[in-house]
Amino acid sequence: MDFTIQTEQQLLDLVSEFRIDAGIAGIIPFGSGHINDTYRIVNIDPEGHDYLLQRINHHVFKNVPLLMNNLVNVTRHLQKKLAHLPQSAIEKEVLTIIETRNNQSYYLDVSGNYWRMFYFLKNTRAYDLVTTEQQAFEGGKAFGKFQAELADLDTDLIKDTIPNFHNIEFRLNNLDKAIESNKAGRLQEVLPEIEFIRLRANSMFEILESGKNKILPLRIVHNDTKFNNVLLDSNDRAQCVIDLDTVMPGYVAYDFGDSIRTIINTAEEDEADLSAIRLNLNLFESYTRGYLQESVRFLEKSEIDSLIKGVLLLPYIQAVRFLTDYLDGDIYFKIHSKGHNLQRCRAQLALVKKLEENREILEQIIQTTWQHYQLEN
Ligand code: GN1
Ligand code: MG
Repeated sequence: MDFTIQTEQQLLDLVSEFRIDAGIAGIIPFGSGHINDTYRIVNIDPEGHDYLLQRINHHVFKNVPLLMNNLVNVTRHLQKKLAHLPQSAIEKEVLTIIETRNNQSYYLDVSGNYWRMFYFLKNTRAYDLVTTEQQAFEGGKAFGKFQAELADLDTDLIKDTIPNFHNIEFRLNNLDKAIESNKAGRLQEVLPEIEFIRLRANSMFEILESGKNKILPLRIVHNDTKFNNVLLDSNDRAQCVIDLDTVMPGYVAYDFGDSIRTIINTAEEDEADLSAIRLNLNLFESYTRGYLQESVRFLEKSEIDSLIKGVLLLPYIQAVRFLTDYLDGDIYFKIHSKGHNLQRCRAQLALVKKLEENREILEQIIQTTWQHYQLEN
């Protein structure tokens, strides 16, 4: 990435472009996202708001004004759903966009970087690794509710920020191109991974095909539901869904699968020791319960049946994307060590293997949980 590091003074100047009313005690890099750069702006007044300043990666999100327009529409819609609550509670449960002094939702600096600001949500936590059933259940509730609340948002208002984002055909084509051009000269190292991916390719098209055949409805979904994109409060209760950049039309199975990818795995997304990658079925069951509790009222049976397919597809598609980026020379995802993208790819493929071995039991848990809520409703 050709981004230059910002100096403290540059950051302070940027902050002053936004409508904030705070003395600034400090600006600290924040979070573990692979795409954008995030800073926490600490208020001198501990009672006042802190803020989150973000530089949007415009190499990844090529049309930032369109992206921010989606965000305005999504957050407004969610806020309206909570209109019965006091303002302070709404601010906790939905991201609040802080406008610039020119009433814009983002600021474009002289070097062509795009910046935006939100309230920082104090006393919350994002987990890279889920350890308790309550956390999993609360996460499931949060993403289920998020989809349910967006089910009546006018789809014309939400545009594709990254076209073909979870389109497996597109992702496999990109991998083929990366293999073909072998830009970073790394092809020989990854032949077993390519074989693993190719062996399974045909079985991964089912969601896409059912979507094309109108068996699955196209909905507004989050598209990046890894567990660290839901904030839990200090009692581990769901508080706010974050990282709304990829909220776009898609299939509910994408969101379910992407959450499960990070919940069911006993190890991190990039675990180097593949033997540490095991499935925690209790966490899977808890997430499924939380998710279906909130979503059962709007989901169609075909969507319930697609969930297991999303569980297999999402780690697979991530592996394809990590491998493509490795072959291209690490130009998309931030990496923290040499070979990081390959390590991520291998960890995700190990997870796919475990999921395949347990497919039946996972499917059974989904169906039993669904039937339970069917009876209740
Ligand atoms: C990226 O920004 P972050 O870390 O939440 C990526 C997701 C991947 C994820 C893998 C826009 O998300 O699609 O699932 O990394 N976001 C984009 O950890 O590509
Ligand atoms: Mg994120």
